[in-house]
Amino acid sequence: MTHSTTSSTVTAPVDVVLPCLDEAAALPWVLARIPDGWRAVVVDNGSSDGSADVARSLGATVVHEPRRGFGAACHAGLRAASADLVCFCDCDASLDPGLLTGLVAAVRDGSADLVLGRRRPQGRGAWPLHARAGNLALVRMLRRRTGLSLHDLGPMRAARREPLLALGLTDRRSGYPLEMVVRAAAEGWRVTETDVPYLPRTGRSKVTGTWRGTWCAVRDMRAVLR
Ligand SMILES: Nc1nc2c(ncn2[C@@H]2O[C@H](COP(=O)(O)OP(=O)(O)O)[C@@H](O)[C@H]2O)c(=O)[nH]1
Ligand SMILES: [Mg+2]
Repeated sequence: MTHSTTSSTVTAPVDVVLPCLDEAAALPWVLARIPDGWRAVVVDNGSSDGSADVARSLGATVVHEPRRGFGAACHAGLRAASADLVCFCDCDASLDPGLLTGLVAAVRDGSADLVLGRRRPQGRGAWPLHARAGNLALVRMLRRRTGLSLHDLGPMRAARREPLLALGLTDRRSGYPLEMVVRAAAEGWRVTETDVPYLPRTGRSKVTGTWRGTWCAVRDMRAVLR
């Protein structure tokens, strides 16, 4: 498996943005599964477990975002990207980045403008019940609001970089993934989803693994819908 380096002058066909907060244990699994020739852009937010060094040593481009928050990390990665196509994927080994080739294919062949991975939990513990319930409530609101027939607001995504930047996303916390879909729908984008297996993550959850984290995510997302 090869990885493009930070000094590469050849433009990667696809940049994969990986928000990362203390994911040193998951990074080797995740980075080994980035499709050949694509660039991994790991966005670190002051990890204390050496994530940035691990990512760099495995050939990823590392971006530092001082501002805390999932959305801040995703957006810093998007701004640092240079490829025509950009993907997002969590950095916790819950989702195999190799599956992104399927999402990208649909954007490339013009059948969709934004493709989301619909998470299909594999075994118990992959997706806590409260996180699932919160996600479902939001996705129902989204369906009513936009008419999009989606089933999940998952973190695995693919789209073209420039239109994505032009959406002008402003949320920098947990509302970012929902805001992306809401604004894309408002612009008339074709938003589709494709099934992806969702595995128990490596390490501890930073967002929806706790009641409090889920509550904050739902609150941020509801603010987007208002
Ligand atoms: N850079 C950065 N990454 C974050 C932050 N919060 C979460 N992440 C990363 O975003 C991804 C999703 O977070 P995770 O803890 O798995 O949330 P969950 O899937 O809802 O349990 C993981 O790769 C985290 O490391 C943050 O504030 N900054
Ligand atoms: Mg996770």
